[in-house]
Amino acid sequence: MEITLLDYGAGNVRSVVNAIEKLGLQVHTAACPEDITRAEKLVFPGVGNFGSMMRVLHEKGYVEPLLEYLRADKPFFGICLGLHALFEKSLEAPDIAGLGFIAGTVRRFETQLSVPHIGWNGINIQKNSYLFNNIAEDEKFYFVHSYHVVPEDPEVVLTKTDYGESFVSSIRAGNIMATQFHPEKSGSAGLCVFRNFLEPGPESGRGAKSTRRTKLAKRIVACLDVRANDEGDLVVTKGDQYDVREKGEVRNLGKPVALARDYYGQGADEIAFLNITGFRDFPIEDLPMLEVLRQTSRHVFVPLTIGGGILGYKDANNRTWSPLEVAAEYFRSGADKVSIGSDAVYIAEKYLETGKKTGDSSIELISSVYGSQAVVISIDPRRVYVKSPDKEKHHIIKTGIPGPNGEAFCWFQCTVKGGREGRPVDAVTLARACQELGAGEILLNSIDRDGTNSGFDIELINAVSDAVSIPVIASSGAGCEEHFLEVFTRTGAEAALAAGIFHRREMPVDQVKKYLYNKVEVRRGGML
Ligand code: 1PR
Repeated sequence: MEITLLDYGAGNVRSVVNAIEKLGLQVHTAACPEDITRAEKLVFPGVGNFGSMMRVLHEKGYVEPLLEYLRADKPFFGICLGLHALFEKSLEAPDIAGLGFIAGTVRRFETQLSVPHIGWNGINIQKNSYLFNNIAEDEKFYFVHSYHVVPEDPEVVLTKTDYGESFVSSIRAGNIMATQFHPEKSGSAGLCVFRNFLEPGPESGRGAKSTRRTKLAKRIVACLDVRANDEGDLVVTKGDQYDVREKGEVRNLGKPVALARDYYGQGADEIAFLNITGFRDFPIEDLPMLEVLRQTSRHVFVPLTIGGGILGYKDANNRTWSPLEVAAEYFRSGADKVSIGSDAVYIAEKYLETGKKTGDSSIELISSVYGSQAVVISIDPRRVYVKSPDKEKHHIIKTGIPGPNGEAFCWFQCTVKGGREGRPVDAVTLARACQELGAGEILLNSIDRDGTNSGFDIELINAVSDAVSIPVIASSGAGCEEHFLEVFTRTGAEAALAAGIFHRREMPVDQVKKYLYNKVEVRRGGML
């Protein structure tokens, strides 16, 4: 059986292809309107903006064959914007009509919670369907969206999900089905949904409509710091307070792709690769890193973040690369998000000095094209102790961990180039500025806690998460399960990241999740 993929040229569809190929099926990408007419099973993943998607569908002459295909009730699977496309219109682009195959509109979330809705959330099945055969009742799927569909006919609603309000998270009309969540990023449950679509079984279900409220899960992120060792091989390394050398050698804790696959199998909700010497290499020429992403995305079906060297630069041939081109290369290779470290500090400093958005910074450029959810800011702060808060320009906190000379106050100094250089800006001010510039998430490291196994820096995490409305990923210092519980119960962090305990096999991801289960909301994935 061949599956036709409708790629209208926006965003990264590699992971959808990878997921279908993982099920042993061939994918053919539609290259002309006739390919849609000829298709036997059509998958339509959508990313980006509703208006630009509809414009491209018109330009390519895809609208008519697509409508014919849908009216013929041939198997169709839409994902995210591919679901929105089926409706009459979207308030994201009210002047442009959708396909109008299903009566209803697409509306923005009306909630106090942060929008976009990003992360793993549950589904409440409303109707029996083979699409959700073999899916456990408390399974979670990966969402990333600001708009959701509002169908007129309740009969088409397959599942609902709660995020401030209850919204429709999948629909079905005959053989036409579509999900708001991303099966290609939803681990084995997502692959199961794809398989159910591709190889339909009996229309089974749980009988009654489910009415429990679904909840967004706290995420566990496995982080792989990657760099070339002295022999030139790309290895996963790990520092103690950012020093990755032991007896002069770069610590080698394993191979990036193999470790990422292990963590996926153990139930990691996301994987982050940080190219820790990216700031001094030419990232686009760093082909091994792109290859790591390509290979990982073939086997790992949760969101992948790549950081290190996301900035504009001039290569050895004097060719100038914009940060957008660098990021695009990573997205094409399988990344879902890019993480910006040093460059974010320089950008924020300039923004804070002038009060003006230039529109051409990496944060603004990448978030405007790929969406804010694709831009993570990685902050590498270090504590600076002071005797009194007076005369300080920085965001100062009263600390419960006094300094070396008994100081009761501190601020969190941002650093660049892997902690090598301290900058005048503090982490709280930086996070706020980056949010204003369009960043979608903060990855908050701590040089003081990195590799120490002594627990997350709760004071730092609270200072930053209280100052921003975008999700904060707490990082550095995890040494046992209790540290994860502490960070989720004592701070506003939406995700917790760890490296050393996973690499040194002191604790697998599933052990952390088992411990957290029933204490905080987590995704079951990977647990026995
Ligand atoms: O500045 O945009 O090129 O990005 C460089 C990226 O590399 C940044 O995200 C920066 O945090 C990271 N980085 C640079 N040097 C190091 C280093 O260790 N020498 N690693 C480094 C940062 C911190 C976390 C680590 C957690 C958890 N590593 O990634 O995984 O602290 O560790 P733990 O659980 O073992 O405590 P740019």
